[in-house]
Amino acid sequence: MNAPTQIDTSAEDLMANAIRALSMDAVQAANSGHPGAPMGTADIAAVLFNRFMKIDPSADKWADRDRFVMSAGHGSMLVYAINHLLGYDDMDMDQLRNFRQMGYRTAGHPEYGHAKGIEVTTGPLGQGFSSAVGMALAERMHNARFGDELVDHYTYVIAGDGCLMEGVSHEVIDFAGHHGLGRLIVLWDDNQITIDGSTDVSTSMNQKMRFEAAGWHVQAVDGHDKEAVAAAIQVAREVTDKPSMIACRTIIGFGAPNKQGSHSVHGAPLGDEEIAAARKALDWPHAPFTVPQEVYDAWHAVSARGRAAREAWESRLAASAHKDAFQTSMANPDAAALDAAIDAYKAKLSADAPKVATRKASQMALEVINATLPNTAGGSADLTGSNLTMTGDMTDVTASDFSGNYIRYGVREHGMNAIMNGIALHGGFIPYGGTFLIFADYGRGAIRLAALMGVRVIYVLTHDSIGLGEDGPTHQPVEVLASYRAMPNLNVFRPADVVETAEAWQAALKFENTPSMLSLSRQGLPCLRTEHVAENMVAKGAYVLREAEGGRDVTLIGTGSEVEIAMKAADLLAEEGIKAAVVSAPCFELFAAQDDAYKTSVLGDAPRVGVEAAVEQGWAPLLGQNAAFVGMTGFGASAPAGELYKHFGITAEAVAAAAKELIK
Ligand SMILES: Cc1ncc(C[n+]2csc(CCOP(=O)(O)OP(=O)(O)O)c2C)c(N)n1
Ligand SMILES: [Mg+2]
Repeated sequence: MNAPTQIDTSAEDLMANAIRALSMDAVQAANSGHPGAPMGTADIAAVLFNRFMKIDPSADKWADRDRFVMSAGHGSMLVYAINHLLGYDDMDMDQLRNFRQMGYRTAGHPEYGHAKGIEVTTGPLGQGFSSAVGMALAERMHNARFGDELVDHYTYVIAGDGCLMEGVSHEVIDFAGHHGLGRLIVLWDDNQITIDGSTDVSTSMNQKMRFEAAGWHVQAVDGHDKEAVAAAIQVAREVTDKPSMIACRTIIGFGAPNKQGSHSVHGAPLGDEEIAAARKALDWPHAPFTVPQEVYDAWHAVSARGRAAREAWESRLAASAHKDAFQTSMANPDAAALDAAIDAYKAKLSADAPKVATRKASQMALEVINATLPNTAGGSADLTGSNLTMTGDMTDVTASDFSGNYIRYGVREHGMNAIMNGIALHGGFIPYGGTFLIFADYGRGAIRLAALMGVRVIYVLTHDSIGLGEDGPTHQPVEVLASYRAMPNLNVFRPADVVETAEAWQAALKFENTPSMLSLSRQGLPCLRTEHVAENMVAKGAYVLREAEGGRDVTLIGTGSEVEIAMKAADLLAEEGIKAAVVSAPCFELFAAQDDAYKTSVLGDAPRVGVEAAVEQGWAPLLGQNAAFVGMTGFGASAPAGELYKHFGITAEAVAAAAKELIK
């Protein structure tokens, strides 16, 4: 923790004005974008980086760097300008000149993975802030394992009015306060402006009291008074048992003399005339996309300080007794160990053939996984006993002890998913979290960002159909699977039995750049995979579970709890001399990725019947032309599960009848 005293602050006005100039010029060149937020927060950013941030642009993934999250992602030019000025090697001036253009890293909103130094994709308001809570949580959890010597960093957030209005902010403010995340410092860009105009038109919230009520340390400063901002950040850093919020009163578009303070600077170019006036007002005579060397020098000093800190950290790591364990925690899980453990476990399952709900099967798989991989971080949105996400060896993560590995997310699905994004992005842990499948949509915004960013987060979603029974249609998903299968870069697994559930976990854990959903039954399901194979069949997406002797008359395709129904239907058809193969299709996305020869070998050329207790949408690639579908066409109902399956006609008899209709 460097004391800010030795730092040269004389160039901070210039450092801030460089951000302003680059932002207004880039937005003007693109003829689109948001100059207001970067110009308004430039002073805060200059102080934060110049006096506090610990980052090394030459080692952008250094584990113990401070995290900076521009949660008001429309202000992306702030991030690009800073990263250019700091000297990130992938952010040359050409990138800024081509802001928002095809093929450049400077996307409209900061995209994780597009350029170095972007810690999280932001733009959907509230997400960056919420993921930052996950980063700050992961920092404390990692610190509890490896100590201050190796893990000792802050997470800084700039959040706008919009981030604080979004509902997810309520969830994570409460969570962060409860968990006493003292390394989290949120700088609120309190400019009293959103797109529609003054915040007066839509909110009278006392944000400071809201944060205080949730247990935060709160300060308020003039966001253009650099000494005041610095003093507040210093105090916030010293408060170690509470997260901090600093309300920074700012003027949106600061420096544009005729437009600042108004919503007109939020999301439109300033125009040549106003830009010329701003250059005068800011005393920034330099041509567009030109920065004097002395300003670069000031920013590069930040990078040099970070580099020295990183080198010192490298030396500590090299000498640390925890070195191997630390590196293991940051690396991909040990695939060989995972495979060996799952293989032995599957062999036993196939021999014992237990009939269990796949949610229970998930817990059984987790017992094996959590005993094998040291860095899973489990949790549930207050449904631990239903989602079965906790295993015997797990202990709670609490404000007084972060050494546990089970997170009580509370009834906060959106917050949970966003926090899990932050944990995954921070590194050190593989997060998984549970709720009912129907409530996945409460957290959809964060799921979509996990998929877009390509992070390993695993959603444990139980009670996945009318099979949950009496809780009724409010709790019975029918459209949910289809809607997530439609989401790019998300694997939706719906395992049919205890063995497939183990394979689904094994596959999900290996996808470093793809989040996974496990859709799991409440009700017991027989073990269908009674012959052990070491190969992960679920990872193929779909496979032949039972072949028809002597050629197929029909292929029955099911997922999850309905594979059992397909198997029974095949028996019924066999009684009538009709040869039916049964295909289990636990993951449509992974099947779509197989080669044509494999797909053809699984699907065959006989007519097909699909069965799933959900809507048909999304089944077309599996079903082809000559096919029928047995499933749901509307919402469910409240009754015992067995009755519901009969009522909605999702039965072996119905599947057999559909098959006969196709082949007659
Ligand atoms: C979830 C979400 N809803 C709506 C938007 C569209 N949007 C972008 S910026 C903005 C207003 C944000 O106001 P504020 O955070 O105060 O930013 P400022 O205008 O001060 O820059 C809105 C509604 C969005 N990006 N994300
Ligand atoms: Mg605002």
